[in-house]
Amino acid sequence: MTEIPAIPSPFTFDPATTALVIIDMQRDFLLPGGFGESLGNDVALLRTVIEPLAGVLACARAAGITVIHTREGHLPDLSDCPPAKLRRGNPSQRIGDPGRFGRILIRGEYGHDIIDELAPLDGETVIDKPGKGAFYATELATVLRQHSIATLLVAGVTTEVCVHTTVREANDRGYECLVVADCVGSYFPEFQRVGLSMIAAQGAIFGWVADSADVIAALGTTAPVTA
Ligand code: TIU
Repeated sequence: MTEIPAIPSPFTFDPATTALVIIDMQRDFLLPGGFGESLGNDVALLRTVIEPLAGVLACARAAGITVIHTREGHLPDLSDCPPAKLRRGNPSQRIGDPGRFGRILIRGEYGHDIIDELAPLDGETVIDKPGKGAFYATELATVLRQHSIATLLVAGVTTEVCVHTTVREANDRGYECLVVADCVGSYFPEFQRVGLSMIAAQGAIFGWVADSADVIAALGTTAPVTA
């Protein structure tokens, strides 16, 4: 077992049964001029995640930990997008509309894909999800079962939306979750702070919170997991 200093208590995990789950690090959310910015958000706050997360990703790969990426998006005909979701947001920049990086949040478009800095490697699972949570209407549960995963190290964007929803879904399914504080990002500093507090409150009601430096230090001490 490996231990990471964390809030509210040290977090122990077995690298062989742990997956790094990277939520929605997509161009539509992170690139200046993209969908996130068009909603009136400051993407600079999200972009602070890229460097520490690239470090955690490199260490997870070196340690042989299962890596799973997710992307929020919809089929080109929008048949998997509830009308209520479609109606939200700025009327001139809705899901499926043409944006600077292609049709917004549509599978196959440039903006829907993951940023270059965190591009998945061949063999890493990419989960396409129509909702905020990574379990809803996806094959994630099956993939985790196939890899005998019990623990999730969670990173990505945004803290209070897709990260929170996924951690809550995972918690209800019996997974232990560690959220990497500087590897999750919100457009709103207040939501970042409160979102992280809510994870670890009440004796880790949804999971644990730790910094990337501590995750990297812990991963560096583990012998590589072999398949
Ligand atoms: N991935 C994700 O969090 N989707 C969102 O729509 N987040 C917002 O904060 N809008």
